[in-house]
Amino acid sequence: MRKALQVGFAILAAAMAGGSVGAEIPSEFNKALAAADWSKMETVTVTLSEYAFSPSPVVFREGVPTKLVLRNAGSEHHYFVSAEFFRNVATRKVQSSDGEVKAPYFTAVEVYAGKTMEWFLVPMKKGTFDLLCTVKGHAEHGMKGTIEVR
Ligand SMILES: [Cu+2]
Repeated sequence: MRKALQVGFAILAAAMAGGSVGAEIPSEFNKALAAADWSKMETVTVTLSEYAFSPSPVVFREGVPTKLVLRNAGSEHHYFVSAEFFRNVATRKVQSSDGEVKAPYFTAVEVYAGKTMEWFLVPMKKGTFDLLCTVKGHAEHGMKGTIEVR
């Protein structure tokens, strides 16, 4: 437990039904990552707290390499979960000050109190996606939001 807290964030990966994770990633996602110029990336910052995401909506631009900064300014741990958004972004990596993770797909990001993590991604589909914190009771207290890819 102590080690997990030092890492500062957690990523929950899940194999998708019907095949391996790698086989489910569309080839255009890998092409978008290969073509991305990260020196021109945009930065989108979301602050998590009791019990809100700010801003909401969180706005991205389709096809633009983006660093999504998830900053937990609260005193509790919070989750950043948006199943449909997660399925429609190409992920380069997720990092914190303690290291980085390279994974093509995951289902939730947990940020511990006072910690920050960065997710390098390319949004691949326009749309409006629901966002919520899945810690028990948090969504009911209003910890929900919206993601818009324009
Ligand atoms: Cu929460």
